Amino acid sequence: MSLDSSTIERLAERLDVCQLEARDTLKVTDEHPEMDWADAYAIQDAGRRRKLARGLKVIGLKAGLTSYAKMKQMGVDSPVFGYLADDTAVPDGGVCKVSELIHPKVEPEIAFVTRSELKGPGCHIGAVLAATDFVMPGIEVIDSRYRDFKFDLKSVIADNTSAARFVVGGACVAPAGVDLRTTGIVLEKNGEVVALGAGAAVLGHPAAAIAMLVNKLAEHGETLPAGTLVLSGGITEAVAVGAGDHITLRVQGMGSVSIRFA
Ligand code: OOG
Ligand code: MG
Repeated sequence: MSLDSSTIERLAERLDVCQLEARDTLKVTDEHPEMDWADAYAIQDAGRRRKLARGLKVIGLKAGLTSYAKMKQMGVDSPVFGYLADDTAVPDGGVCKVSELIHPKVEPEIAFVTRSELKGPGCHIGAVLAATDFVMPGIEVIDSRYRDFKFDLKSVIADNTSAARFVVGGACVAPAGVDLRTTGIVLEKNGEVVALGAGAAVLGHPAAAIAMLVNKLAEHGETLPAGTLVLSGGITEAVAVGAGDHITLRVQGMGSVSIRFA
């Protein structure tokens, strides 16, 4: 760690306020180029504590930048991890107000819900699939708090990996019944296909993103509790959305999920 605790609190507060007021800000690394990975996750944790203090709950976790398409789009080279607060959940078919966001984009993802605890280090796809209760389609709405949606890895980690809204729905499918590598996905915006892909785009297998998250948690002595919802990361590039847009994600064998922007 290179930042002191008051700096970490101040940066977390700034990002939190930007999220609440739908305003953008400069990257935290612009002000603190010396900050390290521990600082980045410490800012994310401080932001999480601020939300918990306001009475919010953490209802899931997320992996991001887990596909080559996403890494290339954002100019970074490794996955990141964040959390999902309960005020970011949108019901299937529900409405997301763009006035509450800065520059939202949507991502097609596969969501996992676990039924037993997962522990690292050494967590692998097999352990993840054995511990998974079901998988289902999920659309994540990301909204970087950074100007022009431009960031580096440390900055995006501090900003809770751009988490803004998410919706899960469709059909819950047991992982034993599907090959998530070849599971096809179609993302539609206002009835037109805007992105296509297959699960293997995420680290070769979406469960690998969950394993990576579990191994990351182990570095802090934490585990992934039973019953946790985890978004495994965008399969394709993220797609910009605005008021009036209607987004549907169709996942092979898992039905569809949708969200409207107003
Ligand atoms: C960072 C978050 C990426 C994903 O699924 O890849 C993410 C960003 O691109 O703003 O959630
Ligand atoms: Mg995502």
